[in-house]
Amino acid sequence: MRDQQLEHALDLCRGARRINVFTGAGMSAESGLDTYRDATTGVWSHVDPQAMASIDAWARDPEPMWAWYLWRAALSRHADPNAGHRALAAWEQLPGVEAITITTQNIDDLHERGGSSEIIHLHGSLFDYRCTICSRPWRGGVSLPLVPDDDTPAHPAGPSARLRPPRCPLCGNLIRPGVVWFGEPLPEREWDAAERAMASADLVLIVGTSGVVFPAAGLPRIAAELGTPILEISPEPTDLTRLCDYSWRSTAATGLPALVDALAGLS
Ligand code: BV8
Ligand code: ZN
Repeated sequence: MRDQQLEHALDLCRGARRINVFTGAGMSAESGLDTYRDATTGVWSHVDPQAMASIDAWARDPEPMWAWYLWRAALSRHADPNAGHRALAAWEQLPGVEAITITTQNIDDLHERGGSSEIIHLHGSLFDYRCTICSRPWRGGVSLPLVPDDDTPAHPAGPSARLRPPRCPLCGNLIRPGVVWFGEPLPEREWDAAERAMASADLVLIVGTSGVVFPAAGLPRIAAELGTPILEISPEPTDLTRLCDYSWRSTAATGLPALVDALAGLS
């Protein structure tokens, strides 16, 4: 006998062919990666986002930021995709499903390593680096700090709180993380693809985002205005809950596998 909440979620999802899944940091929480705003543990509960995720901070003092991003890349590489990431990949294989697009605000690589095939990174990636000035991609590789197994992902950045970024071979300026900082525009190609995915979906899922960072958080409104069914999976209400047909009080690694197993007729 399935629980009522799962039944309600299933009613929204059955028969969907083009699904768009809008994800945030909560998607990776059960892989052991901090979220941004969960008061006690969020990666920003240790630092001020404006201080550590803005172009001005980079211009002022790049070395603590470079250390912080390498530490976060190391934590992401050290983490494993959870059952939620894997369930989204399995959903792609179900009969009748044409495409599942993951539109993520996350900068980790867990959707890729979880097996999803269509992923849009709205805020960049911890594993892309480029020149601060001429934007030439950095191909020189970086050495990530070691994350001892028993270490909790605390901040400051692992073993060292300052690291010197490499310099661009073309113009000599500093290499920076390929992420979108506050006050920076989102990458145009990804933004356009995300708008198209929202507009063409016949089902939208929202998983693991508080919906407070714009313009990304404005994307689900495109689907809501088209009357597309929207299912949210979140342990608590968010700024996007009011746009959703149903907000299921569950988590990424519990709700998504239960949903996909039920859709596959496995439970
Ligand atoms: C820009 C990369 C303009 C770096 C990030 C209105 C319109 C436009 C802009 C603004 C606007 N209002 C304000 C702004 C400015 C700003 C902004 O939105 N500020 C916020 C704080 C109010 N936006 C910007 O600056 C953007 N740029 O607008 O540029 C422009 C245009 C043209 C030319 C020049 C400039 C850039 C924003 C991108 C910033 N970069 N990340 C880094 O990570 O270090 S943002 C960061 O927040 C991450 O990307 C993150 O993904 C994102 C959103 O956070 P969430 O993912 O939602 O994470 P959060 O912790 O908040 O929530 C987690 C949720 O999961 C919770 O609800 C929790 O309950 C739930 N959860 C927990 N566990 C689980 C779970 N759910 C499921 N399962 C679980 N187990
Ligand atoms: Zn350069």
